[in-house]
This record gives sequence, structure tokens and C-alpha cells, in this order.
Amino acid sequence: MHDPYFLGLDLSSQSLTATSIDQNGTEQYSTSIPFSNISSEPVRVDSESREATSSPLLFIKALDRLLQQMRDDGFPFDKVAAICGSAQQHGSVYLKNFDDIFVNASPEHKLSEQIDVQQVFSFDRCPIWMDASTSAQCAEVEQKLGGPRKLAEMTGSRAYERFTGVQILKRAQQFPSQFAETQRVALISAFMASLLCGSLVPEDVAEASGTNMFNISNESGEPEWWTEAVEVMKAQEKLASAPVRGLQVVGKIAPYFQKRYGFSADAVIRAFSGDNPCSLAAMGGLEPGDLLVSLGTSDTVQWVVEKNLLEELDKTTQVVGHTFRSPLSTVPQNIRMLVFCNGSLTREAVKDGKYLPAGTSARVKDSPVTWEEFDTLVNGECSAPRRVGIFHLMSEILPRAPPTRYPEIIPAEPACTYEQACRLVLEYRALTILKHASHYKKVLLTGGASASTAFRQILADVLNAPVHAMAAHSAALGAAFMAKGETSPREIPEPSALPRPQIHEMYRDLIRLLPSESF
Ligand code: XUL
Repeated sequence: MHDPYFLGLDLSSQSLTATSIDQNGTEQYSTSIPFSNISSEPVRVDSESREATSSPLLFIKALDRLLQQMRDDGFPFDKVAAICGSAQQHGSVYLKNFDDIFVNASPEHKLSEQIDVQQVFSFDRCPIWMDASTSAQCAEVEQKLGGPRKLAEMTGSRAYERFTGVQILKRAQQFPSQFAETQRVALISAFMASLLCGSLVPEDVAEASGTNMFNISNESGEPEWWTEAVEVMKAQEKLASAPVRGLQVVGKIAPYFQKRYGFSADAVIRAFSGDNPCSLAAMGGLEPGDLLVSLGTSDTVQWVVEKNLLEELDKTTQVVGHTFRSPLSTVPQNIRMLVFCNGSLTREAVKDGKYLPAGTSARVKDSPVTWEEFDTLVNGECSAPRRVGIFHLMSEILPRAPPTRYPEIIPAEPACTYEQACRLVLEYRALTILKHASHYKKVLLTGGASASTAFRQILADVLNAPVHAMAAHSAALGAAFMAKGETSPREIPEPSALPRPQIHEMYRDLIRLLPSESF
């Protein structure tokens, strides 16, 4: 194909984005469809049950709108040689009859308008990564599979509520007849890839690592599920026969999309991956000593390790965080990852005075505090060297904890000011990273909040390492590079914040005040 394009998609919790690059890796086009334009409730969180779900029909509607937008913009679909994609991790779609989507689909009409939801899906809501409703199933599977450490050794993680396996088990237990009708459980990433292919395709190894069912201990040979875990999760016959290596071609674009939008029949689809691995691809991958901190809806921390070594796991506090297989390397390479649920939404609630310590009053202002003002008002010296705040507006993943009405400040007295609370929420994130991350020499910072100079300095001081602010990452751009079969060239700018060792010492002292994982 002359002058081919490579297309990357990213389905996050809030939007669907497309980015394309050309043969030289230069970005040619990008557009995004916010889910709020399609639905008044893209994510439903039930505070009682701690369930978090989205609608798979919403994902299809978003795909229709995105492709429509691209067509309106004159996007050259016929130049696309390959498509890859990224999705929020762990979430799963329960399919009763996938083929029904395409049986009578006319290219004259949108796909979402032609779908019979009752025929296609066995559950019309799908659990997403914010779900924290499966603690009972986590306890059950850890008990049946030899305990948290064994599960972490075999699959990369102890049992976590949002992981796909326990979500499957919960549905098998609570809705047996609907579950019996399920032909296939697909991760959201594989579901999106399947839509484009017009047939069901497998998960890649990175996405499989977010299920608690992938055998990550098998460093050689073909990727495989861990049969014992699959049985305990009641997922037999519900999964693709095996996951595939990252970037593997899993199919070609379905005739429906060729006819409706003008894609070439030769355009291939590569296995979709998770948003965190895809943002690594946009960043040129990681080297030993890099600590990638991404500050977004979820805050995530990633670094490379040789193996799923137990020495890498925190021995004193037990097994925290995750190991997942990188989709980017041809030889099996693993990434350690920490994930925090209380990211940008929690920081915003503090900034807007909606989630402050009991007794702290918000700034009285005519208009909301902007991020620039927020940055200035927290940009002072370490305001409370003997104090930490614990900010769990939402159920937290690390440490595993329920949401709280107010942030907890230790010690609570004297009452803290609005400015101090704003600083404490940033310090809390930096301290939780210090507590659990290891083997790093420099911090690579991405995500929306990486623009904050105050946050950069807090991270440099707390982590005692230089902070390099990378371009705000884009999982869609990473997916476009993956479509091309490579990672973006690695470009690390000069550090934008340097550590101050005496301040680091003060912070290090505070770790003991942080809540510990209770197992
Ligand atoms: C990763 C995780 C989140 C989601 C956000 O384990 O749960 O980072 O991928 O989309």
C-alpha cells in the first residue's frame, strides 16, 4: 500500500479516541468522542454494592460516532494498513451471540441501530475497572488456589476485585441462568477488536494478565491460561482458547466497515491491549531504572522487571500491585504495575471543595478554583512534615479500602486549611508510590496532572529522584505505533524537578503513618 496509515483507538472510561500515524511515525489525525455526548451515565457506580459498570452498547455507539466523525473529516480510510487499540483494563463483555451483530448488518446504517441487545449480550451491563464489589469472590479464589502469594506467583497478582476472573465467578454464582447463556466473555479490548474483525478474537498477553487466570509463570512457550484458575472462576468454555502475543495480527477489517467507510479489504487488526501497556508504546517503552508515573483517572506506576520474581513483591506487606506481560517485547518481558483508583477525580473534588477533611472549609470564591490557582497555592514548602492525609473518595485499590465521607488526616489536630488539604492530597499519592515502588533512578511523568509544577516537585522530593515530564501520554497514539508493529522513538527531556534530599528524609519518615494492606 502506498503511503499507509496506522490507526490506534483508545476506549477509556470516558471516551473513544482515534489517532493515526504515517509510515514515518508522524501523527496525521486525531479525534475523540466523549461518552457524555452519548449517555448521561457512561459509568454507573453503586455506592452500596460498590459495583461499577458501563454499557457495551455504549461502546458500539461510540465506535459508530467516531467513524462517522472521521468520515465527516475526510479521513482516508482506504490508506489504513493496520489497526490496533487500547482499552480500560479488566472490564468484560458477556456475549450470548456475537455473530448476531453482523448477520444482517447493512452498511447503510449504524451498527448500534441494528443490534438486538437481548440477542447479542447475556448481560447488558459490563463490569469495569472501578468495580470493587467482588471481595467475597476474591477471598474464595485465594483460598481455593493456594493463597494470595501463590496466585501472584502464577498469575502476576493476588485476587483483585476488578480483575476479570472474579467478575465472571460473581455472575456465575449470582445469575446462573444468564451466565449459562453466555457464549464468550471478552475483555473490553478484545471485544472492540472483535467488532472490527466481525468475529471473536482473543485477548493479548497483557490484557490476559489482568484476569487472574493467565499463567505468567510460564516464561517460555505459547501464552496459556492457568487451567486451575479458569475452573475456579467458572470460566471454562467462556474464554478464547488462549491469549496471543502482543501485536499479533488477529484478523482483517470486517466487510461491514469496508463497505460503510471505505477501509481496504487488506487492512489488518492487531490484538488490542490495555491502556497502560499502550501508553508505554507511545513513550518508547521502559528501560530498567525508569519509573513511569501516569496521573489520570486512575494513577498508575509501571517499571520493568525480568520476571514475576517474588523478590519484586513487597515481602513485609505481602503481595501488592501487579505483574503483567508486556505486549511490546518479542521475548517475554514483565512489567510491575501499581494502580490507584483515587486519581484526578479525587484531586478535583478536593480542589472544588467537595471532598475536604471534616472541619475544613472550601475557599469562598465566585468561580471554581482553576488548576493554575491550585498549583500556585500548593507550591510552597512541605506544609505538614509530620502529617499525612488519606484521600479515598472512591473505593481504593491500593491499599484496598472503602470510600470515606471525609479524607482522614493524621494527626487530625490542629484542623487543616483548604491549602494544606490541597497539598496533602498530592503528597498522599507520592507517599503511596514511595511505599511500594522499587528499583528506580528516574521518574517519567505523564497524564493530565503531570502539568502541575507543584506535583512534579512533590514527586521529586518524596521519591528522591529526578522527574522528567513527558508529553501527556496518549494510549491511542501508543496503539497507532503498535498497529505499525513498533514503539514510538524514546525521547526523555531534561528533568523538570530535582529531588531535595533533606526534604525527602522528612517525607520518608511519614510512610509509617500510611494505612497498610490488611490480609
Ligand atoms: C489498571 C487499571 C486502570 C484502568 C484504567 O489495572 O485498573 O488503570 O486500566 O483505564
